[in-house]
Amino acid sequence: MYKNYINGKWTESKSGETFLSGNPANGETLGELTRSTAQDVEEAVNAARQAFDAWRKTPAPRRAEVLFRAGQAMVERKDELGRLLTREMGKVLPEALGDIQEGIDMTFYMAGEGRRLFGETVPAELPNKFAMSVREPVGVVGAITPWNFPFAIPTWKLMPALVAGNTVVFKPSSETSILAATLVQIMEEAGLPPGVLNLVLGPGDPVGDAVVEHPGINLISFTGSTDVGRSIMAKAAPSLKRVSLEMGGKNAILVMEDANLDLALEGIIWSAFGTSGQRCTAASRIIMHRSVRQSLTAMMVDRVRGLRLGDGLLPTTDMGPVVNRSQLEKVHRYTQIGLKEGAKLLSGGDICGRDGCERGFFYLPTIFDDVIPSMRIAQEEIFGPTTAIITVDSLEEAVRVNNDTGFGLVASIYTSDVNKAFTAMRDLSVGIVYVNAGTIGAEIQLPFGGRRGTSNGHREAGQAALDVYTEWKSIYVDYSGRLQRAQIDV
Ligand code: UN1
Repeated sequence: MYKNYINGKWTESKSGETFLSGNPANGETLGELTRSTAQDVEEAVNAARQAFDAWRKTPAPRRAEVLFRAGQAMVERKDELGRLLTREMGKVLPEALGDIQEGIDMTFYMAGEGRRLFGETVPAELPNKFAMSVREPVGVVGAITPWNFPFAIPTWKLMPALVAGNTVVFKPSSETSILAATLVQIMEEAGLPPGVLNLVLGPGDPVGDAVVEHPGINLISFTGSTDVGRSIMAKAAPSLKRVSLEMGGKNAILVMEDANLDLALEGIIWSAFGTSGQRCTAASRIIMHRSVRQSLTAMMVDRVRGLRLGDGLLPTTDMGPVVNRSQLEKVHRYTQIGLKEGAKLLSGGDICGRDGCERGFFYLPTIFDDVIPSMRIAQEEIFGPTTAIITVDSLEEAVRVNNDTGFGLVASIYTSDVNKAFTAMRDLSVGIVYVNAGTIGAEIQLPFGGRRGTSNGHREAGQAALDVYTEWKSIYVDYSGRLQRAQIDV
């Protein structure tokens, strides 16, 4: 059985209850996990609080050594971890290995921060006075992570938190808890002291809620749906804890009249149907200039017909299942909504009925045409292999349509006109812009996040992540030996 990890020990919840993790491609059971209660969270928070003082005082380069060792173990175990990831959440093996690689990249990047964590030294306005700022850890971090990037996203949160000197209570998605437990095991073996990282397994209610509401936690870092993010913010408000949210997307690829259509096609298929559309960066809208619409639409339909659904471990599979039955039903509900709204179904639109699909949660890659920007399928996050084609007559209109949703994570533009590219880079109201590439493929050394309902003002990854996991302290040292009044004495 997979257990919680609290204060350096693998422990079963006193609930005595368990839950199962299974393979969405074929229903195979992968393991049994302990189902935690608020009491387990209490113990995890106490352990994290107790470990905080020694960990924050451990020199950052020493803290980073644990991360370097963990990163090395991930490199050595990459294949095994990738296979487990495919079996637990369904994405095809090359993408699963990419997910692990993204975790390795983040681990080494943040390990490097152990010798950086830059503050500022600035001139003081008074003589014999020294002015500087330093980063300090926030305290105990509650990390709540999703199933769609079950390795990379936990590292986006744990690694900056740990290198900066925070201690952590980690609550992964129940769908991918075996992989999460394996990550924690790697951190343990890399030499993390007891209590610095604690794992509590189980569903959002009651486990996630207990993490969010616990007064002993100083910061919640959450990635998941906008609805859950909103409720986390409300539940965290009474304790005034810091909340960093990464939520939904309704990302678009803009294809202009002067685009290289073969290139655009590759970006569209990869961004709309990679990971079965289950990325917050997925391209769920394709905004096309009227002059390319007919040919590009035909190219898309043709390509999608050739996509092979199946078990992500097989080299012949292009697209895996969605993660579970409720996700499958949600995607199908959106197909009905699109049809009712009057959009034209060009391909897919149904649960896969082919041989080999019956034991898993497979949805056919789905393309809607004649989509009006206000339709629900063009406004709401579906998180599945469904994309909506919207036709426009100009770049200005394309940008307007892109910006007019409740989300603002990624947008991409295909054009060979540098003026259009720079106009789009300026005017697209999102956190990430691609030029002549699809909407997926963010690297860990730049900020990741978005606007409106996508984020709440914070960014993950890159240097920006350090602003989430640290508090600034400004320090003035006056060595004049007398009272010097800032803004008054000259
Ligand atoms: C997510 O979908 O939640 O750019 C993260 C990408 C990946 C990260 C996706 N590097 O698609």
